[in-house]
Amino acid sequence: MAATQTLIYLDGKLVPESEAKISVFDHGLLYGDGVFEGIRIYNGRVFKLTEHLTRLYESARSILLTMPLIMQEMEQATLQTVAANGLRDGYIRLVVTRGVGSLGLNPYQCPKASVIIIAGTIKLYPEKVYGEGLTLITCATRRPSPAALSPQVKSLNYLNNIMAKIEAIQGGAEEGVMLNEQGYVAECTGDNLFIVKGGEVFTPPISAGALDGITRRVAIDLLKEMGVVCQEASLTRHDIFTADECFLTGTAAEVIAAVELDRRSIGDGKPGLLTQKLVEKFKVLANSTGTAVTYP
Ligand code: PXG
Repeated sequence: MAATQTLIYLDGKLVPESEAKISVFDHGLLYGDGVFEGIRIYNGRVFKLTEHLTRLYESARSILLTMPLIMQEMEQATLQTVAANGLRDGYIRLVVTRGVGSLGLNPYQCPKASVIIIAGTIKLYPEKVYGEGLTLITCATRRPSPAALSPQVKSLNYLNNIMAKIEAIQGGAEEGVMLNEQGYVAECTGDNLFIVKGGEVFTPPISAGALDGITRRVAIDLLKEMGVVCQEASLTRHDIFTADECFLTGTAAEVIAAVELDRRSIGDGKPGLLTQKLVEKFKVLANSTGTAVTYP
């Protein structure tokens, strides 16, 4: 018997994976014109769903993309897709493309945006890295300036991050640190970066070119609960080299220690105590909060 296929939400219908197809004239494909979100499901609940939907709609508004659904409908479609696939733990990729148009950049030639919701799983880094911490290199590829494209728009054009990811992999590291045009640390290819020094925590401000990460916000709140001061500060590679601990946050990565930058150990080269405490607190929160899915 054939394996059960994942059901994909595509423009109002749940269709089997093999039938979930879009046009070659979709501007999402032709130009990377569209927006997306990556969202986690923990223990039968969608984590920070409202926050992700709000960011999706803000990304769309920023690129003048008219959403074909209102936010409540998008929420229902997302929950319906998770339920239909019976996923209690997993990962949702919400994609809105500019839709089908003519050849040529003009988005006004695309009458209707397309909505794709995939509910599946994601594994960003090998399991051993979650215990031992991951290695970083500094990428030569810079984050574009907000004047080129706002880092706040989670657009379908991720080539900048992909080029940086290639550098990291070719350099033998798990993840790449991306600097902004001024040489300050912005973020990693799909994660925000934090350092711990002298018991305090520092992370680059959004204005350095970092995405306003939802996991970043969660980490800042959890640190506050732990009585730890977390400040936004301009960071350079020097600050990471001389930090006691370093960790990354992201929906796909969750909270994960980074123990090496450019072949130099960070702190003692092992996941730090504060990072480990934060990882535990994150797991508790992620597994006990979120929008409940009603399964058939
Ligand atoms: N920076 C960038 C550039 C991102 O794309 C984050 C930071 C972390 O943000 P959140 O809100 O997730 O805490 C992201 C998010 C993937 C993948 O497939 C990447 C992200 C999200 C989901 C999946 O690698 N990036």
